[in-house]
Amino acid sequence: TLSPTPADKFTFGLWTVGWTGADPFGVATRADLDPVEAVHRLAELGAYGITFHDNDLVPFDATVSERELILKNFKAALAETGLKVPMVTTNLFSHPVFKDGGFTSNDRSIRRFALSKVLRNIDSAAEFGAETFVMWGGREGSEYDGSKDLSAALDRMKEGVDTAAAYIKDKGYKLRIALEPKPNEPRGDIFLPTVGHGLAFIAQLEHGDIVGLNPETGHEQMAGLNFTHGIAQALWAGKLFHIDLNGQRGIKYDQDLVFGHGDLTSAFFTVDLLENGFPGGGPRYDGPRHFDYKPSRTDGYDGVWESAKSNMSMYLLLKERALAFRADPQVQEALTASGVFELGEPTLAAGETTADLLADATAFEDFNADKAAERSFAFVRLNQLAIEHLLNAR
Ligand code: 3MF
Ligand code: MG
Ligand code: MG
Ligand code: MG
Repeated sequence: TLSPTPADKFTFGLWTVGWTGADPFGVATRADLDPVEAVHRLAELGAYGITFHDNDLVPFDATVSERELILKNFKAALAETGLKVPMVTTNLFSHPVFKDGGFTSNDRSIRRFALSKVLRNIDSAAEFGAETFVMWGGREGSEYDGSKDLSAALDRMKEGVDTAAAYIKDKGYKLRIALEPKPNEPRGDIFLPTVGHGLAFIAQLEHGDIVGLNPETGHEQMAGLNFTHGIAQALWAGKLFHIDLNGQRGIKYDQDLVFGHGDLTSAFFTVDLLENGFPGGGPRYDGPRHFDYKPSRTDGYDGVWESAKSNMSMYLLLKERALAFRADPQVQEALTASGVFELGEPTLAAGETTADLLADATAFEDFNADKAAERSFAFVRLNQLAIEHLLNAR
């Protein structure tokens, strides 16, 4: 059960296995990876798909004929292996021109270049048959609050996203946009820093119906937030369009560890939600299980492919443990005792008005708050059962 197959829908960014280890303090520790080799290796390991930024595949300064040759070889590898491209994204952060952002650069000519780059990449995404177009605005932000008109920046972000969404609709593409929140790095503060900010922003859009989120485990955890709660609220809002799974250990730089190599208990509940859904039903996620991680720069290519495998087997292990957790009659009993299913029942009866509630003496005058306060929710026992299942100790 730990051997992945394409039915598991595991996908990887080309920039993940392709990361050569250059960081702010040191140069690359691995040689470049040929995208064609990445396709073959990931297919051999049982992945379903590969995703990429425009410039992961075609260098920023490639000539037209270079571009054609790269695309021809890459498409041939896809056809040969059956690997899919479910998501495409745009690099608006590497080139120095984007040092103050793409959609929100203070320089209008740069904003026009960024928007044009995105529209061209939408055409390419549609051509690859992608369903999701991710937008991570890593350079959209500031180091100094006085350097940005924050209201205008949000206007320009809205303009950029709405223009891209309208373009998708005009062209009749089956694409949806997924915004990826991140609190900081590379900018000191990035706009739309968390899932919550992203949801609030989408509600202000003209074409918000085709705009959702691509939350990343580590990004929420860098802000000290609970990733499972974040994707739960995105799901609840009908906005979990895509997901970036990885590992992070607390509030520090973006570690991009293998999924489960950060907060393992949190990873267990993430998989429990993705695979089992909410205890009382509710909206489900059925998109790709996408890994956005970095193979540690201490490792050679043996470690790159080992870590790619580890993401998938970690997910499948946690899936096995999460299925066993929910199937355990003692867990079901503990969930019931803890009132977890009770929360699914509306607080007001069907058709009940506020006047009815106010007139209901059992809800207030006769309600014994001290007695109700005596209830033990027994959440600790429930969590111990979860951890024992996580450890395969039951
Ligand atoms: C950075 C990221 C990005 C995004 C990508 C869009 C380079 O922390 O997570 O990876 O995931 O740009 O998919
Ligand atoms: Mg990231
Ligand atoms: Mg990360
Ligand atoms: Mg990401």
